[in-house]
Amino acid sequence: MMREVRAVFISDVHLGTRACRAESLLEFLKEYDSKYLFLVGDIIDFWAMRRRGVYWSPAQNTLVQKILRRARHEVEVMFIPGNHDEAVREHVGTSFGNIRVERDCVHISADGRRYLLIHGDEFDQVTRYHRWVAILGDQAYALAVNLNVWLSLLRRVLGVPGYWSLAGYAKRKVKGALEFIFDFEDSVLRHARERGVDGVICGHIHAAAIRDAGGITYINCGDWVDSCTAIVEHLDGRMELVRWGADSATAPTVQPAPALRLPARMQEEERETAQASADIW
Ligand SMILES: [Mn+2]
Repeated sequence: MMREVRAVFISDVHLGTRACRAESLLEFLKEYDSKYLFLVGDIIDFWAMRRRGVYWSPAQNTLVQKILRRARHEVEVMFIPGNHDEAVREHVGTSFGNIRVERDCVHISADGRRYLLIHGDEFDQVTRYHRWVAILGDQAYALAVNLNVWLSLLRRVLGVPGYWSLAGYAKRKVKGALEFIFDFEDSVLRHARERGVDGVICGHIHAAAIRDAGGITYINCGDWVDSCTAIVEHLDGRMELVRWGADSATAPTVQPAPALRLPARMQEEERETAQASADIW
């Protein structure tokens, strides 16, 4: 039985990676029928595919076909590229397969509220750093390791005790993740206020949310690599955060096909991949 909603907002699907939860997203889309479907960035992970190779499962294939079919029929589908699919940003203003590509847009809900739709990476300093790493790839890592060796040598020569580790520094930075999320939300909200909208709908940080912040609604679609979350707009304009599989009524029923089960080593790799993409946003 399908649930009729006005709009569905999803982001951070990361197609092309092992971490992508395409089966769960398929189940979710099977249950929710909408007039609008908004793809709020990082739908296809070109970054990961470049660095770690392409992982494209039958479920991911089906997912793309389902979305294209909806776009061909009565559903208005809009794609706002993120940083992992920023190559698509070159095509802003055009459409492919009836899917409109925009850098951002304003969606007016059924209750007349104006929501700014953005992916959100432009408000995250960390991504800018990671983008640089992604472009230089392994070379940058090698450079960092070498730099680390030189730095420790320099410190020893200068008589500074201890081994200063670049990796350790990065790890300590991750501990500030909560602070990072608050900073991100604040910058996004500041931008929304400047644009004079009633709310903002974004993605990028893989942390789904709906909350009111001084009259402006902050909404984050979450992700489909870890939390399996989406935002739906009901027919009356009410926004709801759906955590797929969180309650038994929407528990995932489809298990990965036996043919797709991976040997233990591969599973380990898969976990690492999942972790890596969670780190990178
Ligand atoms: Mn992103």
